[in-house]
This record gives sequence, structure tokens and C-alpha cells, in this order.
Amino acid sequence: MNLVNATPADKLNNLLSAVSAPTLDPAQEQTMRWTSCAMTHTGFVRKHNEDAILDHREQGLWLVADGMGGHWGGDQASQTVIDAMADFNRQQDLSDNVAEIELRLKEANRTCMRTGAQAGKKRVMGTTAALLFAHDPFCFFIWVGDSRVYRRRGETTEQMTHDHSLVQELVDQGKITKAEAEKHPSGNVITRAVGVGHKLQIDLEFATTEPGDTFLLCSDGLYRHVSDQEIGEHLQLPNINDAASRLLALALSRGGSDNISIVVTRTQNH
Ligand SMILES: [Mn+2]
Repeated sequence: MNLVNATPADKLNNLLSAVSAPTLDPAQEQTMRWTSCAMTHTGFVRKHNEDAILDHREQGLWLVADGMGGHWGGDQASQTVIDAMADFNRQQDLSDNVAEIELRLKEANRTCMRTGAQAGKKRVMGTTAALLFAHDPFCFFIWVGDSRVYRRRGETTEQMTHDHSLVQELVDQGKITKAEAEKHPSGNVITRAVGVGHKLQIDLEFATTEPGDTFLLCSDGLYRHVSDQEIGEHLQLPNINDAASRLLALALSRGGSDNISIVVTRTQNH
């Protein structure tokens, strides 16, 4: 599905028109069971952990937010996004749920803008956000910035999000390779964030879910130290707690140069 220039609402409408009514039978929601685990670590270089995570399994909602380093209030910004989602209460209707998530992200954006403005000129309170929302048989990837969602299905590892970052734009334009992007001096410059402008541009993708699908939400503190292949190998482990803790240990063993956040979720059959 080519929806590169579509808005989240376009994409959702496209989904709703593409699926037949029986697929959206609420009873199907009960056929999939999710497990999850989440952890965040300051790392060995930063003084504070400006990442924040949410493991809201009973609502089918998971989130990683990475407060913008070098800016004032990064930890407040990421926590603002978590707080905005913490009391999310899912409804039966798919489009209501996605609309509610977008509404809450926009509210978090306003809160960050307001708090930054109150603190004085040039104060930026910014954060990334990467969310996974499960509405079986679908799951949604909703993001702003360069925090990511990966999926392991069978033998295949796929990045489900597309970074809003300067280096990703250069890769998309064919100006640098993916390998060059990983070592680029501007590798941490993001082109979208919550809290940096009045108009929040949210990205959205979705996929149907299959039993055994394993997802990783993570901040850049993980993927700067750990390759996509290593991520995939860990997501294959039978126990998702092992997957998360070993990925964290691997990133720390390679320096832990940034805050590291990891959320792993998996679908199972009843
Ligand atoms: Mn980071």
C-alpha cells in the first residue's frame, strides 16, 4: 500500500474501506493475546534518563518517548506524552481509538509548547513518540521523530516506522547510504517532534497481526549500538523478557552512550 503522502486520517479511511465487515468483528479481538515487557535505562554517559515508556497492555497500547537531548526539559517532554496516554481507555470502534490517540498526542504537543513558552524565550520542550496500538486483527504504528517500531515475523525483521530525521531524508533522497547514515555527524537531528511547533505532524502505518508476531519499540539509544540483525535475533527468543534484557545488556556493553528504552510485545494464540 503506497501511502507515503497520505495523512493519518487518509490511511485510516483507506483501511476502513479496504477491510470487509467480518474482519472487524469485535469477537475477533479476543482471538489474540498479547504479552509485553518494558524497560528503560539511563546508560553510562548521560546523567539523566530523558526517555519514558508506557506498557499499557490491558489497553493494547505501548509507547516509547525520547526527550530531546541538549534541550531543556527533555524528561518533562517525554513524561508529558506518557501522561497524556496513561489513562487511555479503549473503545470498541477502531477509528474512535486511533482518533483518540491522535487527540492525546496533540494535547501533549500543546502542553509541551505551553510549558516551554512559560519557561521563557527559546525554550524547547521536545520529544519523540513511537506507539504501538493493538486492535486485533490489526496493529497500528503511530510515531513522531526517530524512535522506532520493529516487527519480527517468522524469519523476517522489519522496521515498521520511518524515522523523521535528517539522515533518513538524505537516505530517501539517495544522497547517502544507510551505512553512511549510521555514522553521520548529524545522525541525531530529528525533523519532527512533539513540542516543537504548533502543528504536530503524526505518522501512521498499520498491519494485520499474526500469532507469534513480536514487536520492539525502542529509542535511538538501542539501535545506535545494536544492528537490525541483532534486534531480529533477540526478538526470536522464546521469552520476551530475555529478549528485552539481553538487548539492553548488549547496548550497555557497547558503551550505553544514550538513554536506552525497550518495549517488547508478542501475540500468542489462546
Ligand atoms: Mn535518545
